[in-house]
Amino acid sequence: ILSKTLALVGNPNSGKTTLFNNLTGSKQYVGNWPGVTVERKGGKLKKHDGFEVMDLPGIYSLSPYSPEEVITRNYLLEENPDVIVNIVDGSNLERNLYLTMQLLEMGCKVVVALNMMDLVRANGDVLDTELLSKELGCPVVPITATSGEGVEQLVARAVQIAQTQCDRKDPNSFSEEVERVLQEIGEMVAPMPHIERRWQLVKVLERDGQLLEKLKLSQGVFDKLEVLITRFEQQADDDAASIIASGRYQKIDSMLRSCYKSANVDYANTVS
Ligand code: GDP
Ligand code: K
Ligand code: MG
Repeated sequence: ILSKTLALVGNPNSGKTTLFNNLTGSKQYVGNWPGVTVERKGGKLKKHDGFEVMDLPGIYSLSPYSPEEVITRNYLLEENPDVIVNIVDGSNLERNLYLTMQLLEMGCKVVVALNMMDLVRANGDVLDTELLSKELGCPVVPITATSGEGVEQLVARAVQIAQTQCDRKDPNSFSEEVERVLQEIGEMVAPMPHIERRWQLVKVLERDGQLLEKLKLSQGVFDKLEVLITRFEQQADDDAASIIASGRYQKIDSMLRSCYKSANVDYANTVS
């Protein structure tokens, strides 16, 4: 009986399939997600009886815009995996960490598998994974999926996290203005069961259609929210979704400044 689930989440080409094959060996099964032609792949975790590994579709974001994003997001919300291994291309950190920020916002139990470490080293880049782990508020394990380097440590960490409760604090605070409007939204909408409160509020601010539908707000509350969000956007002179996106990128930028030294771009010495 498979009683625990480890879900692999990452950008396309981050090395998910390579890691999946490494984790499961030949114990794999392939199908499709209900209603769509997106491949659904599962397998048994080698050497850890009772653990199932799910290879989720490659995505850049968790907004419900593509079938891949919808599948992954609904899977995370509804199936509530015991641990997420977020595979991150270490040679393309800024873009890959954007998804990480969103997984953490969702309140997921995340272990970051910092992949392509062979390329990072070959490029002459230096990455402080301990500091990155501290900044993100979740474990970060450097790996090279193609050679298997670090994978044993990754699995040990993931199995450990799967067996514990989530006690992570939200790693990202947005600007004062965003935090204020999130608080105001919180006074207008009730919490949803099994949904991270902060993620819910951010999604309402982003006018996330899928979440708003599930919230089933009265027309009166919906109209008041729209007034609040529109006023916020006018003051900020930008749309809410873009403001949230740049808040995430600001955090990534500040993390990379302290954790990452590229042979080409020196984050510590660039001016934003
Ligand atoms: P997916 O799209 O996330 O499933 O990524 P794949 O597993 O298909 O990998 C994409 C490409 O990256 C393939 O050519 C892999 O061989 C390569 N790759 C994956 N992991 C590593 C790694 O750690 N180092 C290097 N150099 N290449 C890797
Ligand atoms: K691929
Ligand atoms: Mg793949």
